Amino acid sequence: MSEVQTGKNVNLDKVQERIENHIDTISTYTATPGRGTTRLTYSQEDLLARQYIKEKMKEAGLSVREDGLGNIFGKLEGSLKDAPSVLVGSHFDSVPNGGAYDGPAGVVAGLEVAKLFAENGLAPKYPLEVVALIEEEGSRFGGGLMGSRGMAGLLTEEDFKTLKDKDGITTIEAMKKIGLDPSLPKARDQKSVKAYLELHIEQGPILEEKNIPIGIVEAIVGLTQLEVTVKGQAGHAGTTPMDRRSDALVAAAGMIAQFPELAAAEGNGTVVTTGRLQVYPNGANVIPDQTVFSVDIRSGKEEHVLNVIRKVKELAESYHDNGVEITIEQPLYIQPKEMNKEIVSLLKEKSSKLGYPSYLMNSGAGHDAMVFADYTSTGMLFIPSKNGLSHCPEEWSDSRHIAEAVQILFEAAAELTEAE
Ligand code: HGY
Ligand code: MN
Ligand code: MN
Repeated sequence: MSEVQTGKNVNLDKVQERIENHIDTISTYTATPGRGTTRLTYSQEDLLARQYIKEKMKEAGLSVREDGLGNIFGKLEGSLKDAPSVLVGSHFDSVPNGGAYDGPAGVVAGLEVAKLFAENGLAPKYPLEVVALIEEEGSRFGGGLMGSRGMAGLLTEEDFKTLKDKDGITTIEAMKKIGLDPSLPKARDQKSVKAYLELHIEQGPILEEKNIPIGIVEAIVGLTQLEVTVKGQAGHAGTTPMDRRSDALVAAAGMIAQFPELAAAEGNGTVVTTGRLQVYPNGANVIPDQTVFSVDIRSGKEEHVLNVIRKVKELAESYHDNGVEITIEQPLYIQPKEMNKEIVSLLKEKSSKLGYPSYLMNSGAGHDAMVFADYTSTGMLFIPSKNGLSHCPEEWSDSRHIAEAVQILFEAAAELTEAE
């Protein structure tokens, strides 16, 4: 593979300035201005961000297309006919009231890598593609990692069509509403992709504490999401004696209150979180007859995730005698994933060549890279998160760190695409 010495012609101040403009602009595409980023998939905010990303892709000289899920691709053709592409990007949806960097930092990094190819007149042998993925968070349609799972062929047409948001709007209806074409292909032939590189904020405290600007991800924890539905009996809050109730919320609260202890007993960094709870009919003087809550389970080892799933099911069984009926769905189950060792060493080599200290680490957050790990040669870079905060309006990362990561990705992509 030809060594491409490209690190010298990068004006980091200019790159940093463009990055700040990109992040600031994309952060305005939110349904909750002043209260963090809320950009749900196929929403009006998605459409505004999509239009911006496509415009920047075109400005960088890329040919732009969207697939049958709404993933956006900006391609710089290579000289080798029908050669597989090197993808650089991340997702551009958000959690409710999240931050401005989770996802967009990686999409913007991809845009900047392409810009640097253009500024340096680099002609790749293997195509370079900037990718902006949809529904990584699962905030609108549940599950998550939808853009990458769809590309990797892990999401059937049937599954996709039946997905609905909390208002009963289907994926297809929502796509059409913003002018996307769900009939376009979703799965992408694995042979058309050579590698996937993603920059992401760490979303934890390690890099900041170690004062190291670059994290190189070796593995991503296993991630499971359960959806628990508790069915009881609605009733009058005043006239129903306490021993005559099948209260769906009391049962849910009893289960959820035991999760911290359950995670601690499992140990090994296992974490269990209930982030979403819906109560029906949600009236102050009505005994709830139904609750639906999420259980997010993560651990470095699959056996701990499986143990926790089993214990949650046993806990549900123990509530059946209180006259409630509990069912558990599993919209997402992904085993822990290792990054490609060659890509890890390439990123490490490029970081040290550029003089950036780096730290090999695991990711406690899930990412599209964990889906692509089984699909192509995949690698991830992290940059520090201020106070380790993420998934909240306080989320912040230094645009200088993003610029440095862009430089590493630029060198790595130049080598992987054999650009000259
Ligand atoms: O939940 C996660 O780990 C990621 O932010 N979707
Ligand atoms: Mn996230
Ligand atoms: Mn993310």
